[in-house]
Order: sequence, then C-alpha cells, then structure tokens
Amino acid sequence: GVADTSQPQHLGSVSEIRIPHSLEEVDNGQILGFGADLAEDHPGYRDQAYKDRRKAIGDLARKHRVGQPIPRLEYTAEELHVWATVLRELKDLYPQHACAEFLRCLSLFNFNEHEVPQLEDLSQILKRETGWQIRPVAGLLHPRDFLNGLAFRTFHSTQYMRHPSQPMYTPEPDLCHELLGHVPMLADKAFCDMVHSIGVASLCADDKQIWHLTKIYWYTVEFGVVEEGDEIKAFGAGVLSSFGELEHMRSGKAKLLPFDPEAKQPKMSYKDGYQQKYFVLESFEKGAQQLRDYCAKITPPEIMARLMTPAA
Ligand code: HBI
Ligand code: FE
Repeated sequence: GVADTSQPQHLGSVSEIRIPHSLEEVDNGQILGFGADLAEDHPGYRDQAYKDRRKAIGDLARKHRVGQPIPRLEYTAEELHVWATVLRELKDLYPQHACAEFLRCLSLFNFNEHEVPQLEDLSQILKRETGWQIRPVAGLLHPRDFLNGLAFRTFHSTQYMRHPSQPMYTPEPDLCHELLGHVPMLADKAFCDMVHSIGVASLCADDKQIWHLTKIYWYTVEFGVVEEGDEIKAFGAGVLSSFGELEHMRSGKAKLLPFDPEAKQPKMSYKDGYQQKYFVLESFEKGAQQLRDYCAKITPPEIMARLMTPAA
C-alpha cells in the first residue's frame, strides 16, 4: 500500500484559509512528503536516473494548466514492466475481494499488460461516466488542496511510476496506486457523490475539520469496505492493492465497525502493519447520504446550493 506522510502539523492555520471558487484556485503545487532528492527510506533514493525521471514527470504536472489535455508520456520498457507486474499481481485478487462496483468500473478501462494507460484517456472516460476528471500533480499534495479538488470533481493524480526494485511497494502515491486503486471507483456515481461531499465539506473546514475529513477519506477511499449480501468486499485503494492487507481484513483479527462520519475517527496507522479497524459501508448510496448530511452541517447553504448539484 501507500504510506501517507501527511501529518496535522503541515496544515496552515485557520486564518490562512482561502476558499477556492473553482479548480483553478486549488493550488496543486504544494507537495508534501518526498522532494526531488527523495529520502533514505525511498526505494529510489540511490538511483539518480529514477530521481531525474520522477522530477521531469513532476515538472510536467507543475506546468499543466486546468483545461489543457494532460500530456501523454512515453513510458520506458522498465516502467511498463513495473505496471505489468503490479497489474498481473492485483487483477487476480479483484474477482474475489473487490466490490461489484469496482469490478464493473474496472472493465471500462481495459487495463492490460501491453501499455501503461495515459491519464488523459482515463480522464475522458471518467468525464463521460460521472463528470469527474483527473488533474496531474507532482507528488503527495497538501491534504486541504487535495480534498478541495474533490469539491470540483477532480482527482489529483501522480503520473510517475514507483521504483522498479520494489514493484509491490511504494512509500508515496504513484501511477499504479492511482490507476489500480482510485481511478476505477471514480466511474461509479454513488461513490463519486460520497467523495464529492468530502470535498465540498473541506472548502470551509478549519484545520481540525480538515484533519477529521482526512481520516474519513482514509477510512473510506483508502481502506473502506462495503456490505455485499452477507459478505464484506473491499473498495479502498489501500486494501485492494495489498494481498496481505486483504487477508488481514478478512482474518477476523481486525475490527469491522459501521461507518459513521460524525464519530471521532481513530488514529490512522500507516507504514508498518495493517489497519486495526475497518469501517463498513451499508452501501455507497447510504455512505453518500451520511457524508452529505455531515457536509451540510459544516458548509454554508449558499456553497451547498452552488456545488451540490448533479454532475453535468
Ligand atoms: N496527494 N497526490 C496525492 N494523492 C493522494 O492520494 C493524496 C494526496 N494528498 C493527501 C491525500 N491523498 C490524503 O491522504 C488525505 O490527506 C486527503
Ligand atoms: Fe491513495
């Protein structure tokens, strides 16, 4: 899975809040986590060619402007090999463990081992299916900016590949995580409604509320599971991208609790070990309703009226 390096101390103070009125006003340049030099615990730390490549791809994202097509990349044979390895490993897990919505959406994208998908093509498919889009970003984005993007039905996605030495691990978001973990569910309308409410709620949120929303995002979009008949299926990107995490979730060693956005969310555990608690949605429709209600409690009516409209 992906380790989340964001911590509450990175958040700006309440007085600095600027409520964006459009996606253009959402800053996609404030990257947390790894800079161009990476860090000792990053698998690419000693690989200058990898660092240069990652930086060049990040620079394209920094130059990208809303409304422009996302630049197409020519991925190297080595990058393609990483993609193919991760895809092969994960696609065998999906039929048994992923929820029906994930499986239905996955088939829309035609992911295969012969080419690395282009963000622009995936963004077009999302626009058609749910009105969502992808905006490229150079790395782990500040939580406030990342969540604000969701209010404008936009998912900020990295475009570089994880380091080839560890195809099943990355300490930061990378293309495999975004595409195999996040992008499929964004073609499902009820899931999108749920995530959109998290985004709208973030617009006027103070730092404490941003931190609460970050945890809500974590326990749904990253590690969420959903009831399906008398089974529990996964839709969270972090669960679906890790065989060990899937086994752990189903082992009975972890607690399965009903999802409640109003409740205090437990501390996120990351880096070492699996989640101790997973939160179960009754359905995406119910989750969307719960988050809409939460959102309405912290968001002024005029912002609700302007943004909580159906996707075009
Ligand atoms: N940035 N690029 C990127 N991708 C993510 O998945 C991501 C992020 N920033 C923050 C974040 N996810 C979440 O952990 C929450 O802070 C919202
Ligand atoms: Fe993620």
